[in-house]
Amino acid sequence: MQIEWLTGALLGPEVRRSQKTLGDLAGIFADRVAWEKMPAPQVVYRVEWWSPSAENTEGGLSWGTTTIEPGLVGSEYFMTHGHIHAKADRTEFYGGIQGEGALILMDESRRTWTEPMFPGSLHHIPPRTAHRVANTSNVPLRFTACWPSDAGHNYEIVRQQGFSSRLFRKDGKPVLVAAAQ
Ligand code: S6P
Ligand code: ZN
Repeated sequence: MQIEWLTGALLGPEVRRSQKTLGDLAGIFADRVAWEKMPAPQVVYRVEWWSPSAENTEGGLSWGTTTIEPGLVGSEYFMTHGHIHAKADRTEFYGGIQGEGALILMDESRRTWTEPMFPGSLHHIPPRTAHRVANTSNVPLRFTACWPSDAGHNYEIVRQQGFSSRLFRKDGKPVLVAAAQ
């Protein structure tokens, strides 16, 4: 296995890859009318990762790099779907590589806050904390992540309840706004 540190790109036969398009992210962005006018096949982000231990292996680790394209749905920045770990006490590291953005975190009481992401930023995602990343720059945002093999991903809770705040561009700058209930 190899990593290209300047981009986070992973190289090797064991690398797995996935992507999410606007069509895959139905219901995730606030402005449904704007989302419907955009091309469903447009890629919002790609993930490449290496899981040397099988999923669910206690004590194992996975490593991945996510690339989020620049863009907006209405005035909401392109972002990842977001999830909370199925084993909710499992934590994770994120590290900014390229571009600028925000890590959006929400605790169990639905308090949401952000941490700025930039090349060299390092983030610890605490237990029981939902997480997603928004690209607030004009270039692809790339970040690396390391998480326990048995963390699991609960996407359902984000699809059903969303985050309590969303990141919009206002006057050219990111602003966290309480989501409409
Ligand atoms: C896995 C880690 C990342 C995300 C990726 C995409 O625990 O947090 O690799 O999977 O950034 O986000 P999402 O919300 O679609 O999984
Ligand atoms: Zn995670």
